[in-house]
Amino acid sequence: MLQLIENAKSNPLKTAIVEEKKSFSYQNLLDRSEEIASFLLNDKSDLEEAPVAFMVSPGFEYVAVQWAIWRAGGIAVPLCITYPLPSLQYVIEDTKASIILVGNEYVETLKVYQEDSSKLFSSTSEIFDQKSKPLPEIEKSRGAMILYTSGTTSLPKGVLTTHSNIESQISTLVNAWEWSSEDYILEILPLHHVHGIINVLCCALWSGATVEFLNQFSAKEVFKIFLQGNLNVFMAVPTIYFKLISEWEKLPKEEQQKLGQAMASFRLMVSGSAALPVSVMEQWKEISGHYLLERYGMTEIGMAVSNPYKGERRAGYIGKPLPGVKLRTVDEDGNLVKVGEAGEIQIKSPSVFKEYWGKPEATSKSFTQDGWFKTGDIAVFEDGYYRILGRDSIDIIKSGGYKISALEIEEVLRKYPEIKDCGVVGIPNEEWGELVVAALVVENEFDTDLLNIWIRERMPAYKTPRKYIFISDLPRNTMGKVTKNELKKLF
Ligand code: MLC
Ligand code: AMP
Repeated sequence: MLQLIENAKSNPLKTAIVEEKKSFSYQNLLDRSEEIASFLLNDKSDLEEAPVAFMVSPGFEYVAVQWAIWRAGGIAVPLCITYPLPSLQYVIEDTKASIILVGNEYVETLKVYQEDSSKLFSSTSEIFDQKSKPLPEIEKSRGAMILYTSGTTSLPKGVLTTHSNIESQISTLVNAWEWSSEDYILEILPLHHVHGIINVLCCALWSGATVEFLNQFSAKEVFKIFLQGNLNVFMAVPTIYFKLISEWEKLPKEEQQKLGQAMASFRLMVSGSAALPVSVMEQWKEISGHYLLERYGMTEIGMAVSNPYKGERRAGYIGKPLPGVKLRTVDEDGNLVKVGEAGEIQIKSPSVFKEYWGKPEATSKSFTQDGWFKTGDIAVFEDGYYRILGRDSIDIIKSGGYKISALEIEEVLRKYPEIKDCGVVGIPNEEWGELVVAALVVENEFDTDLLNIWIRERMPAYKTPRKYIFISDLPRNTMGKVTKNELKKLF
């Protein structure tokens, strides 16, 4: 029994989704997901954990497809709607998804799969008037979702979570942050990452709350929705709070006052996915009257550490382990570090993922022998709260809340004919957290605008370097390894 679906049945007429002024009830979601599930099952009684890739715009249809995949016994593989084809193909090929569902607007993007006889490819608009089929019973230990995350390897890895992992991720937050059916949240985050999927969408729907979708982030639009007075919960990455503050500063006094009043009626505003600068937390308090609740998580573990819903929210700190989460900090030899000393965060919890899809070696390397997941994040425990100090790998960049692998970008850059060698690093940036920049070794300097166009056909825009420098050689240590700290100084 999938708890999310069962919960929906208890309040069928309540509004679940608001999208472009249209409302959909929980019953609408149950009906549409059943219809799509019946289509997916075709002549089978259970998809038996077959990965189903779907590229659907945020909104009612996205949720109906996600639920349908779960109800038919498949594994949901959400595709990023802004990816160029090679990035989409990587996910589809890596998961070996044999079923691909797309919103009508993405048929053209993925048309290479339309003719592929080994795959069932369908636009969701073609799924209607399906005869209802009995839906299978789903064991919670079964696979539910694969999300792609960048890491210390050049190519992203698929993170497989089970229904039981996901239910634990959701219920932990629902309890800790006191979600209820009275809540109303805005969804502006991408729906191929945990922040948007679990923390916003699934927590809200689990609780019988309402989710309003805004397809494309815009600070102006977010404030317009704030002023309508329906919202009481908001979650975003620090870059979004930065952008909202910049927009607020441009507004006339009366507008600012109206917004201040609208925000005063919110019960909760959360920041996460990257470090929240203390300055942003302070400015947001001035504007909205809210101390942002900062929490820490990861695709592989869901949310693990949080400032309290009730109690002191300490600026610059991620808080304490959430109920059910075991956390320890260890040195390079795996020994526990003392209070006040830096160590790697390691986690044990029912929310921790099952495996990296098709990568048993990477999976086993990411856990200690006694089952602790190694996050790679370095933290210190001070006066009862954890504070993040950084990561153990300089090759992982966080920009706009997205995790980006420097190695992945370097590999793509090296394929550009004029580039002999290159080094990519993240440099601190107030707005984006870190900015992706690249040092290029070339024969002759060239137009980087052309390079940018070339890159965007191969990688998502958020992975595109924002600054280039040309150098004759990359800085290296005596072993010949590129010294990225030296490289950073060049920017
Ligand atoms: C975009 N731009 C960037 C950029 N991304 N500039 C520098 N660095 C970046 N990373 C610039 C480009 O110049 C672009 O113009 C312009 O911004 C608009 O691009 P956009 O893509 O339309 O940006 P926008 O919609 O404003 O996106 C900003 C954002 C987005 C903050 C809304 O980055 C976002 O949705 N981030 C959230 C990611 C997320 O959900 N992470 C959670 C992962 S899960 P041009 O020239 O390109 O057209 C996780 C676990 C956990 O981390 O703990 O939650
Ligand atoms: P992802 O792999 O995209 O899920 O990103 C997870 C990573 O985001 C974590 O390993 C951290 O490095 C980072 N992260 C998430 N929340 C925070 C936070 N509150 N402060 C600092 N870093 C964070």
